[in-house]
Amino acid sequence: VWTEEPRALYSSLRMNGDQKSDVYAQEKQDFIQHFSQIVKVLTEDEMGHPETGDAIARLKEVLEYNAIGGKYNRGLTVVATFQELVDPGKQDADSLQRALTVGWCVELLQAFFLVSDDIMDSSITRRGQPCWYQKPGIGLDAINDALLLESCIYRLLKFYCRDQPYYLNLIELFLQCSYQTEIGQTLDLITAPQGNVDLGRYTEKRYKSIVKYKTAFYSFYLPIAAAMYMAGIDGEKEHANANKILIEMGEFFQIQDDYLDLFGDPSVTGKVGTDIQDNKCSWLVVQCLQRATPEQRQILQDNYGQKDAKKVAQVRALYEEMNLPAVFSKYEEDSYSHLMSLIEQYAAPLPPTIFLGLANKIYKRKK
Ligand code: GPP
Ligand code: MG
Ligand code: MG
Ligand code: MG
Repeated sequence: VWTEEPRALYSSLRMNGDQKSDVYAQEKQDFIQHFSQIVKVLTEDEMGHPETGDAIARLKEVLEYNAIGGKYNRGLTVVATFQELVDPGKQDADSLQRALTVGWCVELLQAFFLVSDDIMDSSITRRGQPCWYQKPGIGLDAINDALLLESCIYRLLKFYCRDQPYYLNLIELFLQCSYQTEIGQTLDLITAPQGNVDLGRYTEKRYKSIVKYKTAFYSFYLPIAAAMYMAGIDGEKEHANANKILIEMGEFFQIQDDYLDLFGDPSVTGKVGTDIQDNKCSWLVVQCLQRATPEQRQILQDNYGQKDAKKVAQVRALYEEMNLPAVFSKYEEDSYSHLMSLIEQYAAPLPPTIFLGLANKIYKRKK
């Protein structure tokens, strides 16, 4: 039995019935089960190179701390989409193993980004535990751990998929989505320079570019596109149509993330927000500026982008006074109907259930 299981069991004690049925959903159980095999494959290499044994032990620790404990939505999406797209007669044990593995590759890409992002954002917690770089004795060595997580993706793809006709498509897809995410992270960072509050930077246009690149490609297009390639669907038009829906979904997902950064419950999201302190071009600051009087804009100017808890509380009070939580709820409703119309228009030839299932997972999420 894999070592992290007690953590899942432990956290399930505090959950209500709905959440429990989610935790024990069969697909998720199967997906988590496959993790021990992933770790085994990634650490077996030691046999041939005994002098790297200590490093491989570290890699195992990095994998178990950073790839486990999230929602697994991205990884599960690969498996679910594969199962919907491939003829049941062709879903043999080996093909399913490959789908589970590619799902884990997406989770490893996510782990690579999160370990790195938490350093850049000076975050404290992630998935209900200290960020990896915050652990005593880890610090900036976490940068190398993040790079190891990235390399594991390509080691797994080679080990499991080398002989498949879609192998090159998958490698190129992971590389392209990584590049897009890194470009998005660049936009995110340069729009939030430390100690330099310039409210003119926080436009809706800039916001949309940041979130499309930093979140939507890897979180939404990547898992579905990977399953499409594995099912032999590699046409440009089919991918462009799916992309159209998924980028919109990704934008909505990051708007929720920005909302939850301040208004979410850290015991549910597993992370303490940092966007105000970090001077981020968050959806909230963009909405605030669109509605602010000159006086309200001045409050923002005086309090945004600073570590001081009192200043952070001032910004929060301003957002509450301007009813931004209600603005968000309205946006969530509108965005959902817009998404439904995009699905009607662009899902074909894929079954719309692929997109609807994903939309229902994220709509009104609290974590
Ligand atoms: C989410 O931003 C985006 C990422 C985690 C991508 C990071 C990309 C890299 C190339 C490192 P966020 O900072 O709002 O996420 P969170 O709220 O989870 O910290
Ligand atoms: Mg962050
Ligand atoms: Mg960030
Ligand atoms: Mg965030």
